[in-house]
Amino acid sequence: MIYQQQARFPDGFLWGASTSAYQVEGAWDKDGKGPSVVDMLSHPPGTADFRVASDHYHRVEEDVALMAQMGLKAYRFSIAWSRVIPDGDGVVNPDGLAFYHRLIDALTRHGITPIVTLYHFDLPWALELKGGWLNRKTGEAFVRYARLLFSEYADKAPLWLTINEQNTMILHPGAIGVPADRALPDKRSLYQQNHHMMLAQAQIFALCHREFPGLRIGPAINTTSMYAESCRPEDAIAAHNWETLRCWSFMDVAVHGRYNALAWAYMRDRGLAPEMQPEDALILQQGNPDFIAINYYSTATIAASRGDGGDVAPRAGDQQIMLGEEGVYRPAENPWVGKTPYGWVVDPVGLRLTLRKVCERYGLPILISENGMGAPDKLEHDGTVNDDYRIAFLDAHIAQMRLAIADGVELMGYCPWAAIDVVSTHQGYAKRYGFIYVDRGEDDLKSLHRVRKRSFWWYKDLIAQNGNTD
Ligand code: BGP
Repeated sequence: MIYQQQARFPDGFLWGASTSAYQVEGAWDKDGKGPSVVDMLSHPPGTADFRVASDHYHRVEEDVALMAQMGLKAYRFSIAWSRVIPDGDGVVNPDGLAFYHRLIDALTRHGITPIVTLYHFDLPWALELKGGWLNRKTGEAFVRYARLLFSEYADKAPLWLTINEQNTMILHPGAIGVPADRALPDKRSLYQQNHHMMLAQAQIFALCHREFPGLRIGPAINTTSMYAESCRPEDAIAAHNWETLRCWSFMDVAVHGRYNALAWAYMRDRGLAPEMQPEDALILQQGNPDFIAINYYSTATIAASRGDGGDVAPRAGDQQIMLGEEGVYRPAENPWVGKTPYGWVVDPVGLRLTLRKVCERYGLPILISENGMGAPDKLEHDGTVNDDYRIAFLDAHIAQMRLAIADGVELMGYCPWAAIDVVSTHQGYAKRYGFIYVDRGEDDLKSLHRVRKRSFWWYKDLIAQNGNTD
């Protein structure tokens, strides 16, 4: 039924949680790991860096045991490319491979399905020095790295994601940070980088299906539905522009193996279209995904350009704050939705809408690979963390997932950000997302002791009922 009926979550639904390597592991130079681009970032004074992070590298068994206690059916994590191949494309580091065997084996022992992201923002620094994604060879190295991981872990890790939030890296390059001595790449270079990622991803889909037929793989785009500020037709066009450029243009290449027409016209008209080699059109069509993963946090509201040179918001943006682009779209306020303390729109109904759109466009199963609420959680004197706001946030989104299933969406699983507190891309440990609290400050590592938050117990209970809590 279109409006009301609540479906039930199917048996085997993957109730999970997410992290990424550089935000959780620490051990940034341990046991042969090479540096990655994120290790080269400078951090605002008093903000945590990634050297120790949540020390997961040294506490992997303890952390997985906690995940098991929470009842997780799946755990989505990323592999640090420079941990397994320190320079990104040379000698393999056996200790790096061994760490992920330990992690995957621990998960398997506890009946938790591993969902592995090949690459989550942390390009090996050695590859960056050779031009990073602007260099076509980085894509070739990425394909070799993917083959290595598939051969190593295929028999115990069935679900894979290629690139985390390719659209964040291309459209909000400053969101992840830039090493102090480097400038942000210009837009033309960013779209060329994007093209190289697309080529590599298509080849990885193809090689995965050809050589490792038991595996299922998909892209993981940060996906945000856009509302028009009003029913003025120009506002509708602006919202459609930005939704297409920000989300669908990335997924369309992944699924259909060709560029979205509107996105191509946008790039062509501005001199941003990537240089294509004669073989590229065929490469893009080589492979396609088995499912679509989305990272969903917010929706955005968009108005038409006013043509007054004021479409771009005068503030630094992050991956969830729309910045505006002259003549293309202008961010607007939505009086019908809430916001987190960090200005991220809270819109559970928007999740249902987004799931419908992805389902309608691609007809593939969907995995929610991130969704969550960042907050300055507090460890109380009695040792508890009472994150009722997070429970309310997740609960509201899960209710909309049920409605989306009733709408006909094939939803595979839900992996909120984050399984455990991790370093936030902007706010260190001041902004937390985990079900499990990590006792550390920004500079002060404290005990790094783990504390189960109230949301931990709530999620455990929900999973025990397979999400069908009424
Ligand atoms: C997503 C990233 C994650 C994570 C999350 C929360 O865009 O994929 O890596 O960082 O956002 O973001 P933040 O830490 O900036 O609040």
